[in-house]
Amino acid sequence: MTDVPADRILITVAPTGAETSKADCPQLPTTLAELVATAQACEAAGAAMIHVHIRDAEHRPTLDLGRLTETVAALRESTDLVVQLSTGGSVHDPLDQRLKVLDAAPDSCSLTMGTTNFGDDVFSNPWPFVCELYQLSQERRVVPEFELFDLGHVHALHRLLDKFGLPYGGKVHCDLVMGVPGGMPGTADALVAAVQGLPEVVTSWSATGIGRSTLPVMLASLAKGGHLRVGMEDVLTISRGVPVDSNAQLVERAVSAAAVAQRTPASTAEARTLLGLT
Ligand code: KMH
Ligand code: ZN
Repeated sequence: MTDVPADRILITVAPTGAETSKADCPQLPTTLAELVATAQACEAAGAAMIHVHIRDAEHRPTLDLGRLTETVAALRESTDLVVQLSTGGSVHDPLDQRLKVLDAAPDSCSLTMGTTNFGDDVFSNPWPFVCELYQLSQERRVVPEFELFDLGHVHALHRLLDKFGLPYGGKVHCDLVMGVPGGMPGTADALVAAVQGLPEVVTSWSATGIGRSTLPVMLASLAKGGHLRVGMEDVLTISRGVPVDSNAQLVERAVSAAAVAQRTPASTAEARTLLGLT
């Protein structure tokens, strides 16, 4: 297995999320055809991984296993992207359904390291659930991406890895999700604090800032040598008051910002190496 050059940047696109309605944002990819077209455009623009939430026929968030399985197959057929399914779902999804997401056999799954206030809601991730999901990912050979919404989640990641060892594939990849009302703020200071606290076995990390924290977090991540997640799950404007046209537009902006930092988008093959998927 060849090493990935140090200047490579993994760009993950999170195109849909579970929070925005199609009615409020018609350009949000909510059907399978829209998701596939978005994935292809984002891959062409420089993304190497896709973080997937799906919707039902009425464009509502769903964890329907048949739809998830069909989505994984369609993305694999039409792109070479690393396919990561969200196990976070929406704040309303029950824990048992969130565990079943792994039955759709994605390459990767998100795994949030603790409960957090999420605007007016609670995003529930009790410790026994985190442990069960992690052990399931090891059994099913799915590479987890540890989602860190708060500094406490960084500490919880130490606990989890100490207790259960390394993930499938032997690499440890984290994503800092910053600026959620209830989580850590989307600031350079918070990013540095979180990165400094990461376990030594972490091999790569990315960051994303929600809403108005998108640009500060992107720039802080580049300054600190991290990777990037972008997409309409996290932000719906490209500049103040101007709606995003498409997810590819956000990927293109990330590629341009990375170029200023002398970083080159990782290919999908390099992303697989980075994540322990080869
Ligand atoms: N939709 C949020 C409640 C994940 O995908 O794992 C949770 C979320 C995290 O988006
Ligand atoms: Zn998500």
